[in-house]
Parts: sequence; C-alpha cells; structure tokens
Amino acid sequence: MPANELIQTVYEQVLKRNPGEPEFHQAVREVLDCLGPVLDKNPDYVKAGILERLVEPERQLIFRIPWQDDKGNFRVNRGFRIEFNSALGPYKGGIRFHPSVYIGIIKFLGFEQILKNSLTGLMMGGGKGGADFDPKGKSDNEVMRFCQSFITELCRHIGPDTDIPAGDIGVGGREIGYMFGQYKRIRNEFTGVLTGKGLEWGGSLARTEATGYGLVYITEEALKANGKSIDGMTVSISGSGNVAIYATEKAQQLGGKVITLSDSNGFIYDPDGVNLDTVKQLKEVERKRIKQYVAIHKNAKYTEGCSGIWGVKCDIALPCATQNELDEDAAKILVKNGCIIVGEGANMPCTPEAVEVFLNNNVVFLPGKAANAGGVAVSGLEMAQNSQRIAWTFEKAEAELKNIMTTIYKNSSEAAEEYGRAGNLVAGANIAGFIKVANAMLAQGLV
Ligand code: NDP
Ligand code: 2IT
Repeated sequence: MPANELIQTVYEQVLKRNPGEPEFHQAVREVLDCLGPVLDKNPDYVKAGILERLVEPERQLIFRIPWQDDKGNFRVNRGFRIEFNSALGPYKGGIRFHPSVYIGIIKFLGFEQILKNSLTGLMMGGGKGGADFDPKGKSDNEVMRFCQSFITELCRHIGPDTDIPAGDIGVGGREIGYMFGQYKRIRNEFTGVLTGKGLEWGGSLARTEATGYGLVYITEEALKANGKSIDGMTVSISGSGNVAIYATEKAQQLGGKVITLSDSNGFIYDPDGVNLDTVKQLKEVERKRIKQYVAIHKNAKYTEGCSGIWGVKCDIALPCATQNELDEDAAKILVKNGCIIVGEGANMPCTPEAVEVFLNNNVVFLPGKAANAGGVAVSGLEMAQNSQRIAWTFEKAEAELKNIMTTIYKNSSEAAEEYGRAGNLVAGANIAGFIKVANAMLAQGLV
C-alpha cells in the first residue's frame, strides 16, 4: 500500500476506535502527516505494521477514585493511566489533575510523550495519567486524601522499572509527595517510582525549573541559528504555573523582557516586565489568582478572559498553559505584530490552523514535543540518579538539560532537512522521534 494510503487508513482506524476524542485525533493527525517520506524510505516499517501499533496504546487503565472531603461527604472521581509505548524504556509521563480530563486528553498526551521522550535520547517509553479532579479550592488534607486514593489503585501498575509518573497540570511537588508516601507505605519500597520528588528524598535539582528553562534554551538555540538572541527581546508568556514561571525566570536571566502571564480567568500585561518574585509568592506559596498581581504592581493591567493575550505585541511567544489555547486568529495577530518565534511550553497549545499560519509566514515554530521536553529529560536524569543512589549538583543537571535541548534542536532540524522539509521543525521533531521508536519496535519483534 502506498504511504499516503496507509496513513489515511491508519487515521480512519484511529477515528473509529477512539470516537469523541478530538484532542487525540489532532495529535495523531499531526504526526502521521509528517511520516510519508519516512515510510517511502523504510518499507520495513510498513511491513511490520509500525504505524498501526504505534497509535494503539499498549495498555489503558481507567479506575474509580473514592475519597472524602473535609465535610465528610463521599466523593468519586475517575482516574486514568495510558501506558502507550515501551519500545524505548519503561512508560514515563506526567499525571494531570483537572476537571477537563477524560480519556481523550490522556491519550493525546501519552501519544505525544512517546516521541518527546524519544527525542530526549534517554531510555523512556511514553505514558500519561490523570484524573478529572479539580484541585482548586481544595484544602491540603483533601488533596492528600485524593492523592492517596489515586495511588492506592495506581500502585499496582507502576514501578521504577515499569511506569514512572510525574507532574503535569494540577500536579506539583505537594501532590508527588502525597503519592510517593502512599506508594512507599503500600509497597514497602523506597524507590524512584515517581519523578519531581522533594530534594531531600530523591528529587533531582533542576527538575522544578527544567521544562521552562529547557523551553528558553531551545528558543535561544533557534534564535542563534538565525543570528539573533533573546537579549533585549519582548516575550509574551501564557499560564502562570510551573512551566510559565521557570520560562519567565530563564528568559529574564538571558535579558528578555517578559510582559504577560495568565491563568484560566484572565491575563496580566506589565509594560515594566513582570516581577517574578510577586508571581512566585502568589502562585507557588499562596495559590492565588494572577489577577492579584495588579494590586501590587500598579502599572500592570489585568484583562478578564485569556484570548486577548496574543494581541499584546511581542517578539517571542511562549504558550505555557494548555492545549489549543492559541488559535488561527491569535496566530495572525502575532504575525501582524512582528512576532518572530513561537515555542510551545504547553502540550499542543497551538491549533493546527495556527501552526499553518506560523509556518507560512516564516515564524520559527518550535513544537511542544521538542520545546517542552526538558521536563521529562530531567525526570530521566532523576531516574538515573535514583538508580545510582546519588544526587547531582544543580550545575550538572542544568548542563545536561542544556545539552539535551541543543541536541533536540539539532536532530529535529537535520531530520527536517533530510526528509525534504527544511525549516519545518514539526516535521523534523516527529520524524526524528519516530525513527528511534520504529527501529526499536522492529528489533523487538511483534509485541
Ligand atoms: P500548572 O498546573 O503548574 O499550571 C497550569 C497553568 O495553565 C495555570 O496557570 C493554569 O491556570 C493554566 N491553565 C490550565 N488549564 C487552563 C485552561 N483550560 N485554560 C487556560 N489556562 C489554563 O501546570 P504546568 O505549568 O506544569 O503545565 C502547563 C502546560 O505545560 C501543560 O500543557 C502541560 O502538559 C505542559 N507541560 C508540563 C511539564 C511539566 O514538567 N510540568 C512538562 C512538559 C509540558 P489555572 O490556575 O486557572 O488553572
Ligand atoms: O508533558 C510532560 O512532558 C510532563 N508533564 C513531564 C513528564 C515527566 O515524566 O516528567
């Protein structure tokens, strides 16, 4: 069967097997659309059914999470873990707690994770998990009881050589701590089963910063290839969680001026450049809304609703909140305002139409699976440190992260060029990530 026909057939099978899961369809479509030239060059992939197997998760877990709130009410949420692909190593990927979570979100994230983890060059397969639990407004004790119930079920399926979860939206150091404690108690094992742990009990220095820092490193690398630098540029960032905060920190360290941040209620614009100490205090310590920022910084302006954020003029746009937050209209405004580079800190924040606009207007576009791979990369380094029972310095972990991000940029650029899509890093990242996974699947036989 010719490559294009096979791709269409595989995509139709995905639609049929996974109805009502548009985010998963979107993620698969983007990858498949890049693979025609790879299949033409490697007929063995076609013969061995690599595509058909790649889009079907190895294992999908759905489970009940019963827990009790502070008033004594019994509550029930739904939990998920998709163990998508283990060709390159144990399943690895974050856990998301957000009311919008359903199987289609976890599948899209798990699918992205396969190729992202491949790009890091470390030995990690792809997986993702989560629950439709809303951590907003919950007390620490409620979050703890929820995490304990979640891991009481999940602990049967994970392990340091099997499946290693980490954080994502709504899951940070606090939640990882509660999950780790419960896992340890049930299994009577102190192992590196989760990453993003506290620094005193097995976490890696630089993991907290890794996704945001990595995003800025790869952005700087891409700018350098075009004879430019972040120094002196205006940067617009969305979100105000883990990724957004540390992208802001590194962009500021490199001389960029970050002028926006947001949460799901609205965004702030600070013409003086955002004050990160204030943001960290509000978001990491007090768990408040970004709106509070303007009560402290009088020159800054808060706008209710998120869509206007991309209307703020900037040189660099780094969407770091959530999927499909930047659409075609927003992309056109960014282009009109002279934006020269877009780096996806979040997973799939730009719609396919927005990506088209960037690619057609010579805006450098860094897709999430390359641009935000720094987080899982340092998770991989945390696993390595745990296996050796040692702890690296911040400098060593950060240097490795920088090296990995530079290599991802280089490998993605070269793959794009080799397969006739020079300058298209969506194609380059998908192809470079895919080839390693496909070769491993070929070598491991029909599994
Ligand atoms: P956090 O929970 O720390 O922060 C998420 C931020 O995004 C918050 O500001 C949140 O606002 C905002 N947000 C969440 N959902 C929506 C929504 N539906 N609409 C608008 N804003 C929203 O998560 P992270 O910073 O860890 O994750 C951000 C993105 O980065 C996600 O796409 C995640 O998958 C991706 N990512 C994370 C990595 C990591 O290491 N943490 C690694 C690689 C990618 P609010 O508080 O109002 O919900
Ligand atoms: O999307 C991602 O890469 C993450 N949320 C981080 C996963 C991890 O295992 O560190």
